[in-house]
Formats: sequence, structure tokens, C-alpha cells
Amino acid sequence: SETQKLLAIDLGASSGRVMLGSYDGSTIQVEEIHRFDNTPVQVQGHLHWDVLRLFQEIKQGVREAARVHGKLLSLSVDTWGVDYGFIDHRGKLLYAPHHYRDQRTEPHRSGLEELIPPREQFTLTGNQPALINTVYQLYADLQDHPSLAESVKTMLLTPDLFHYLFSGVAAAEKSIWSTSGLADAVTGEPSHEVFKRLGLPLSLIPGLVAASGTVLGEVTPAIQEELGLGAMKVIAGASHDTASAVASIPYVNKDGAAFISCGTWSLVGRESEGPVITDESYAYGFTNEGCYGGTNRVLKNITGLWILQESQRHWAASGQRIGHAELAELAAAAGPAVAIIDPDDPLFSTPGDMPQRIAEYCRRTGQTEPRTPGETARVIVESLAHAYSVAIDELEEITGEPVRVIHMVGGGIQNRLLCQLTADVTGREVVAGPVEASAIGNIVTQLLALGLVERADVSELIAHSSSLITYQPSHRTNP
Ligand code: ADP
Ligand code: LRH
Repeated sequence: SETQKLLAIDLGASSGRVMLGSYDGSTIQVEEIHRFDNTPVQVQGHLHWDVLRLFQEIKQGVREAARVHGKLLSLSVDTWGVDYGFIDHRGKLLYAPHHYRDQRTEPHRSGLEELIPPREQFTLTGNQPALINTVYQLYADLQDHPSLAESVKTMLLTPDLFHYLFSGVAAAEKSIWSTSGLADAVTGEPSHEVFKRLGLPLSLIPGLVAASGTVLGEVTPAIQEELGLGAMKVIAGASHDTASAVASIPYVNKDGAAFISCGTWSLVGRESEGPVITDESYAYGFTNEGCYGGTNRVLKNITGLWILQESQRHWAASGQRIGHAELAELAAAAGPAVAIIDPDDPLFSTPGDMPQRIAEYCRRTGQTEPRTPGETARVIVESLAHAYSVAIDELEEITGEPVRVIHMVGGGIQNRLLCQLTADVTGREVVAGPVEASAIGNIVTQLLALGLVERADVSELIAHSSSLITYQPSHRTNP
């Protein structure tokens, strides 16, 4: 049969890419068309995403794909969670969306938590309360600038914003809303209860709520002309990058499996029929988010390779440029970690001099300070493996099901040391792949939305389309 071609636009917190997916009826091939850095901008004391440049880079990739590959059926955007832009009454983006690491939320935390205490937020939404959540950001914005209630027509979470820029259709896709702290735990729809209790205008919610895998419309004629495209559909796939990544997991047996999605963040979890909302899952710091098909995943957001990325940024600023692959090798060569840090310590959550903060953490906890980039990277990677191990054990406890195999996906699995240490410290088999998990999951949800593949065939289709690496626990580094 004819090969179908479509585009996945996958935006992570550290980089974005336009990927071509080709499906010939038996295999999905994914090819990178354009990759670009995603560097936030500090302006007037606040941290923002440069979304216009991101849109420009995306368009460049779409133009290139159309030039080389001709007819493209559709595109879909998936992005990191929680952030949003405001659309005004003229239909324009009001200002560059804030980055979730911006610190304007902290002063409003207690005000919000008086209106809805954290444990109740968890019950209402299934989301673990966190300052980065949309709900904390939106509440802070409206407290700081009450006039926004008049000047804003709609708030659009990041993937919904790009879909709107491409198609003119404003929608609330369920998987991305499931990261917000503003959606109902059971229905997945924006929660009127939460909006009302916080005094947030209900009118901000987009009129259209879209399940993952909804055809929203067509790329506007103006963009078709600008980029030299034919007609092309805009699809809300699983618009949260983690939902897309999880849609790409080549499970052999879902029951005994957990996943770790490794990028800027490490997401450790497993799929479940419904949300897991108990005192235990709350106390351990788990959250519940939506999967393609309306099921749930219960997971923990662990501050992941961000700590490594920020260290690299710091070294580069002082003249020492070390790429990802090189740094992974230095960490492997450095030998066992001289210290173990808690990646979720607040010290590591905001931009800054990470190597210095790691040294500070080690002094505070009476451990040896790593000195070289290799030793520092080793501390980070080994600490992540330890954090994963704790989360996997907790996951078994809160779901009451043993975890026998861990699927690791995302850019971070190119760090083979991280995968091996994860197998060693957790004492479980690790199956690593695919690397471009979000892009592949994005393509798959589009193929499903277009009726070109069947749900039951997806795992196998992905397994035979990707190269997977298995790591056995060696017990070498087990504590
Ligand atoms: P995000 O989607 O959050 O932007 P990615 O899934 O692209 O993140 O993963 C990026 C991370 O993957 C980098 O921070 C780096 O630690 C790791 N990585 C990328 N390429 C390599 C490589 N060649 N070797 C080792 N690690 C890599
Ligand atoms: C990972 C991710 C994660 C969280 C965070 C803000 O890229 O989407 O699942 O939502 O970004």
C-alpha cells in the first residue's frame, strides 16, 4: 500500500524537533527533519518561553518536510506539561508564556492552599500539588494582575496554543490538561469546582474539550501558502509529551511493567485503569495523568537530567563545552559516585550554578564533593538511579502489583550508564527504547485518529519498528 507521511512536532524543555513519520502498512519509520534548542529567556526578572521563535523553527521544519517529502497528511504537537499562553479578545497571543521554573508562584502558595488544601487538590484533580502546576501559575497571575480577567479571552496550554496557531481552533486536549491541577480526576475535563473555589474565571476555559486523538481542523490557508503545503490536518494527539512517550512503550506484558521517561525530567510510573488517589500515593508524591484512550498513569516527577543540563550550561559559560555523549563517557570513566544527592531537593529546581549547588549539598550532608565534570556527572546519574529505585518500590506498594521489568524511553536512555545503573540499583530488568519516544507516540496517536492503525496492533508495530536494548541487573553497584 501507499506510504502515509505525517509530522510529529515534539517540544521538550531542552530541545524541539520536527519528525517525519512514514507508515507503509507494516512499519513506522521516524526521521528527524529539524531540531532546535529550546532556550528560555529571562526578561524583566521573569523566565519565559520564546514561543514565537519556537513557532518559527517548527514552521521551518514543516516547510522542509513538505519540500522533500511532498504530501503530508497531518501534524500534531506535543510539549512539556503545565505551561500556557493567554489569547486576547482579538485572538492574539497576549505575551510570551512563563516558564514553569519562574518563581512568581511562591508568594501565592499559601493563599491558594487556604482555598483548596493540598490533600484536597489531590482528591479533586488526581494531581500532586506542586508550584509548577498550571493552577499555581494561573492563580498567581490573576492575583498579581487582576485585569487579566478582562483582557484574556482564553488560556491555552502549550500544545493547544500551537494547534491554535496552526489551525485557528482553540481546544483543551485532555492529556495536557491532566498535568494542570485544574482538571477533574474522574472526567479529565477542566474542573469548574477548582476554578470556582479559586475565583478563577470559568470563561478562560476553551469551549472545546478534545480527547487525545481528535482531528481539530486544517492548517490555515495562510500557513499552507507560506510554507508551500497542500491541505494538511491538525490533530490533537496525546499532546502532553509524557502521554505521547508512554503511548510508544513496546510492552510485552503491561501488568508487570513500569516505565521511566528520561529527558529534562524523569517520570517514573505505570499505567492503571483509573487514578490512584490514596493517602499513601499522596504521601509518596505520586501524581495521576491521562493517557491516550482515557486511561490513567500514576507517576512521580523526579527532577531528572535537568541537573546535568544546567551543569553543562554552567561549564560552557566558563569556557568548557561538554556534549551529552562526551559527558556520559566521563561519568562512566569516573568510577563509583563519591556522593549521592536527592535530585528533588529544592536547591536543584531553579536555573543556576549546579556544580556549586551539588558541592553545597555534599557539604551539608557530610559527603565528599565531586571535583571534575566526570565526577559531578557520575554523582547526578547514580543519584537518579537511586531515586528511580525508591520510586519503583513505592509504585509496587501503591498499586499492589510487582514490577518485574522497567521500560526506559526518551533522549536520556542514550546515556547507557544511566540505564545500567537503573537495572543494577533497582535489581530489575530494563528494556530501553525507543529514544524518540514522544515523537513515535505522537505519530501513533495520529495514525489511530486517522483510522490507519488499530489499537491492538500498536505495541507490536512499535517493537518491530524500533531498536531496543535490554540491561540485566549486575548487582555490581547494588547497595
Ligand atoms: P526533553 O524532551 O526534556 O527536552 P530529551 O528526551 O531530548 O529531553 O533528553 C535530553 C537529555 O538526553 C539530555 O539532557 C542528555 O542528558 C541526554 N542525551 C541526549 N543525547 C545523548 C547522548 N548522545 N548521550 C548521552 N545522553 C544523551
Ligand atoms: C516532561 C514534562 C513532565 C512534566 C514537566 C513539566 O517533559 O512534560 O511530564 O509535566 O514536563
